[in-house]
Amino acid sequence: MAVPRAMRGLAVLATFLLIFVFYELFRSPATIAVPESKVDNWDKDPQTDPSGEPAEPLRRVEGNNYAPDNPNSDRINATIISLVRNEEIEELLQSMRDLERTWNSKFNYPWTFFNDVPFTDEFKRKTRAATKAEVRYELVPKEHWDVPSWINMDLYEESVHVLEEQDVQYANKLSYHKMCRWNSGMFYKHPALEKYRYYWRVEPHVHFFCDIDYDVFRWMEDHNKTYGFTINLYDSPQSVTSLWPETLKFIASDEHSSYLHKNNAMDWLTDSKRRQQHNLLANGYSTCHFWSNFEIGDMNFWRSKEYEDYFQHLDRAGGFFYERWGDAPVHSIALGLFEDKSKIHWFRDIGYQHIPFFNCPTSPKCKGCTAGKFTDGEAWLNKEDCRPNWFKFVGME
Ligand SMILES: Nc1nc2c(ncn2[C@@H]2O[C@H](COP(=O)(O)OP(=O)(O)O)[C@@H](O)[C@H]2O)c(=O)[nH]1
Ligand SMILES: [Mg+2]
Repeated sequence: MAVPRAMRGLAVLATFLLIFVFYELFRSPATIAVPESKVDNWDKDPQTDPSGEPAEPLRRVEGNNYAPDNPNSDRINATIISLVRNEEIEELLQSMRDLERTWNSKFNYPWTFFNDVPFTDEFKRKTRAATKAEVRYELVPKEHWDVPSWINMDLYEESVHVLEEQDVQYANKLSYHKMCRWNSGMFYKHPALEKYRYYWRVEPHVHFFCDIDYDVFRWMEDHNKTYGFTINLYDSPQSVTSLWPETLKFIASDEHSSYLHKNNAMDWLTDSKRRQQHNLLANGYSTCHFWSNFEIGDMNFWRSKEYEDYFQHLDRAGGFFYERWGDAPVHSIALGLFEDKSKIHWFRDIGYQHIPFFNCPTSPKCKGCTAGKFTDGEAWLNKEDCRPNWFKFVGME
């Protein structure tokens, strides 16, 4: 039987359409011509340009206004904090010496040390000798440190195997998971910090290179800043695979969607152009974060209902143990979503190193680091720098 011409035409068209649909479905979407490290990168690090202090007003030492024993000093309610192990005393003294030399010997803010076990007499003696300022030693309450009751330890063990196969650093160190959870949602609840609003977080074995001649805490207050950072990095996407999906679940409800700040940094958090693979593996999160071994912050943000609800949601989801969520991405996502991004400040003037990364300005106030050098490790580490995106989406202020 002869097939009418119109039918034959339709059959040919349908065949073409089918071929086209299959072609579109199976063609690889990941045909990226440009190596990802080149996309949106700068020609030179902005730290190779000369820079000075941030905007006035800057509060300085005048007479005895910051003397350690002055009961009416100009210090505000702020403290330097450090969670540290007794065994890290020498590395901590190194950090203390640097921060005292460059800044705190002028302003004399108190040091508050935290530990999950009591500090030794040696630790106390040596740290007291390293500063003229007040020093306090605090035990982390058990209920802030212990693995929460809803975590299934068999599932934790299983998850550790999976994370180890993906080379997630510290996956098998339970104390590391606890530390990340404590820094995410507990430290600012410690009774010893109740009277304080601002904190500067310091770790053992970090370096500070530049003289800072103004009261940094007072600067945060005067300029209405919530958070200050020095280094901005990509994270290991395998350590946070469900962090962004959990975050999206959290903000999906009407109540929580109202927590989003209208001037948020969502585009920085969700960028997929610069390191597409990171975004894919982290299910929509760029993995960019403020490197939290350095933090200068306003604890009112962590104490807010918005952040507490978010932390509770994450804590219940279990990713501090079943994955290896760091406090850095958790803090950064919360700041990026719930805070005005103009309240987040890059302290370009605070020369800093935590192995293997630096923040090193071009300034006569700095000694001991190479201006504009981001890492002294392997060259590939340079691509871990996420500052290009922060500056692109937010700026340098
Ligand atoms: N007291 C105490 N401090 C810890 C523990 N685990 C980590 N820390 C501290 O938490 C901070 C981060 O740990 P660190 O080993 O430096 O992690 P990294 O910087 O990610 O390699 C440091 O200040 C450590 O001293 C712990 O189990 N007990
Ligand atoms: Mg460290």
